[in-house]
Amino acid sequence: MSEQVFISFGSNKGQTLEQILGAFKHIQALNGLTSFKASSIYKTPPMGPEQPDYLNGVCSFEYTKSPEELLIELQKIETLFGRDRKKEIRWGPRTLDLDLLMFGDIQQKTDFLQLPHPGLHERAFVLTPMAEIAPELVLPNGQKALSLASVLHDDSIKKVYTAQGESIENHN
Ligand code: A4P
Ligand code: MG
Repeated sequence: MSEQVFISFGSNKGQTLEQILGAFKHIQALNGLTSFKASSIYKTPPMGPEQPDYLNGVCSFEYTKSPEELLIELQKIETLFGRDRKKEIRWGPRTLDLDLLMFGDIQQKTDFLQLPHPGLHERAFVLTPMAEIAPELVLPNGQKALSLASVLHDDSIKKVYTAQGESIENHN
């Protein structure tokens, strides 16, 4: 049995593109993971305190282990790419943030893991790349990813790299 999983990635500190591409390699190599797919990489203005723009996007895959096991693996990858939570401020700059957006249709709320991710429905920088790779996806609240992304449409969110890290010259 496997579930379809969606992860958001974000980085606005250090070698942002390299950290994201490096994270893809580590994610794809996880045990129990198949059918990996990543969105384009978008430049997005920061939510929260003043700080550099972010690179953001979403990836999706099939996964056979538990959501908690996956979050532990994602946190290890964040640490590998220089993340040190103890030194961060809330919503402040980070080298790599990997958030678990959805795990099949599981809905749960524990201190360690809330599913779907609480910010999912209101963040254009998450919904735009999510709608790119899964336009037909219906979120657990019954809304389509693509419809929500269109409602939240934000011109300041621009595709800047392909999922392979190639520069996209004509920004949309
Ligand atoms: N946790 C609970 N549920 C989840 C989940 N679904 N996925 C717990 C991941 N973690 C989850 O997370 C804090 C705790 O949440 C963890 O211990 C985990 O057990 P964290 O990764 O340490 O901290 P965080 O990601 O900084 O959390 P926070 O405060 O929710 O930050 P956000 O909401 O991710 O905001 N602007 C732009 N443009 N783009 C961004 O990507 N990101 C942030 C960070 C601010 N501004 C941004 C962006
Ligand atoms: Mg996080």
